[in-house]
Amino acid sequence: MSGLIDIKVPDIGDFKDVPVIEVFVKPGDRVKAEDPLVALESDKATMEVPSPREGVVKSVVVKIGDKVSEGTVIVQFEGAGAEQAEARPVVSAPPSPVSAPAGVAEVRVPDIGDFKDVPVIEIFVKPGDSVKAEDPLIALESDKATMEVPAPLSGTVREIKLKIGDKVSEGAVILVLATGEGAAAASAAATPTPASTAPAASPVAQAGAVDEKAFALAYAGPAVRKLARELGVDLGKVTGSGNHGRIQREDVEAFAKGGAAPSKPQAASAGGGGVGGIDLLPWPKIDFAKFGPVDRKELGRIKKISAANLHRNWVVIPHVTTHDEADITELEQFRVKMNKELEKSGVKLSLLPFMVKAAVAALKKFPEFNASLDGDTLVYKNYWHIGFAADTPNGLMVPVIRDADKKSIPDIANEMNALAKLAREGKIKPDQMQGGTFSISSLGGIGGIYFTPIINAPEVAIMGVCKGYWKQHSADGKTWTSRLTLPLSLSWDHRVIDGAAAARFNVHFANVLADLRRVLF
Ligand code: CAO
Repeated sequence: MSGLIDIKVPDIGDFKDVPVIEVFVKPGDRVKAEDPLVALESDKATMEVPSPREGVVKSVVVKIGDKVSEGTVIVQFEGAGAEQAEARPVVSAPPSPVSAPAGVAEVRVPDIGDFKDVPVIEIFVKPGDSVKAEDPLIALESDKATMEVPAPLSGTVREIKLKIGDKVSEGAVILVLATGEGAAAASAAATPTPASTAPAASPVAQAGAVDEKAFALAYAGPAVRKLARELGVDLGKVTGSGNHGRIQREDVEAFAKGGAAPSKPQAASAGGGGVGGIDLLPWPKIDFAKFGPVDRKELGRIKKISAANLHRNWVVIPHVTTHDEADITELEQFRVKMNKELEKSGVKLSLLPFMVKAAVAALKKFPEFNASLDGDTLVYKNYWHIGFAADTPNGLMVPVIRDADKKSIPDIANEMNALAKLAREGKIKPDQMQGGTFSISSLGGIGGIYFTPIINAPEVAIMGVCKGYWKQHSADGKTWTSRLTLPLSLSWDHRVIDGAAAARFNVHFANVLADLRRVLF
């Protein structure tokens, strides 16, 4: 293509159809060689694709969510003639596992995807060196990519366990680091080494020493980590606005300016920080083993992602939960009857598909529940994709039934079973969990009466359902009958919905369940 230079995804090993999770450039940007263009994330690693050359971006060909493989054009640079250039990926492996008694840590090669027996081509440190978290320790080079393995913690290098030319895979010990609370804190508080060109720390950074562990665990790519170091920002306290809570360049810049970024939701081990300008107490650091035997198990990847999302949603959305109940006596009889009729077809109906239909009916009547906030604008969606919370061995997932308004109850039941199975087997694809307009979280098969479900942003409401139970009802206080009663807990975003609308939504939802003929109205 004359006048444009295609910049393509380079050889990224066995990775294929990898989603773009961040785009760092826009048309008109002047980029230098090695400036990151996009970030890709497979289930194994995050890769930033740096620019192979200097240039001015004419157009950005990919967008967040696109799946790319080797050879996909990412951006086009302005140029004199038809040229092509391939970037070289910088793979940001997750922080290396460390195993250690207090004060000494063995740093190992982290999960580096499908790469195995990769030669060490460079060792950046020697015994006696002080390293900070994220400082590169070694470089590995396969025939596909060059990878730098960063230090997961601050400390002093005690012993190097490998040499240039050694072939390593995940788990190989790289070096032994003298570390521990004292070392980490001292190192974090230390001024940057003379080689560093870091500008003076921002006021935010001066307010406290960087929590190196939280920094190492923060969900961000190498370029963002580098920027955070340069600006003196404690990544552990930054809220990520990217996919799955990934921290972006703007989040770090906003935080450095003392901006609106609320505290980074942390998955269990760390927390605290400021929320909306209010400083919270630091998360207590307790040596639990002092009080009795303990086992430690790092949260799995899905749990970490959902923890970050749940925390953000809980902190950012002003939740209110309205409780109500539905009389499902007749519905239950109908369900049992239909299950008998459908027995031969292999379809089994639980209450949930009926609730999906009731949700669609209520969403059609109250469209602001099927909307999302885009700044100060409310986006009403003319499609009804209903998510349902599924409990899986890896944690909570929310598969989505698309166009639930157009599907029959048996079709919804079949699709739900298939999606729940995929989720439990860890085979569900990201696009099967995207695009939801409203969610249902059912604990009905387990128990409980009421709870507060957390809204699945950018949705504005979620219906929580517990186990149906027999309850005495009376219309006049004189005659009493037993009715099968379903407890409902609707959480709603008070920025969009008010209490009266929520109460009406619940009443309509319950009325539809009590008499499904109302779906027709
Ligand atoms: N009241 C009474 N019984 C109920 C019920 C309710 N509200 N909801 C389900 N049941 C019954 C079902 O009818 C079924 O009974 P039978 O086997 O006799 O027919 C039994 O409980 C088990 O149902 P199920 O859980 O297998 O099926 P489901 O369609 O109700 O739910 C799924 C499917 C995937 C949503 C569910 O298995 C699940 O994962 N639930 C957990 C969701 C969750 O974790 N929510 C919390 C999120 S917040 O952390």
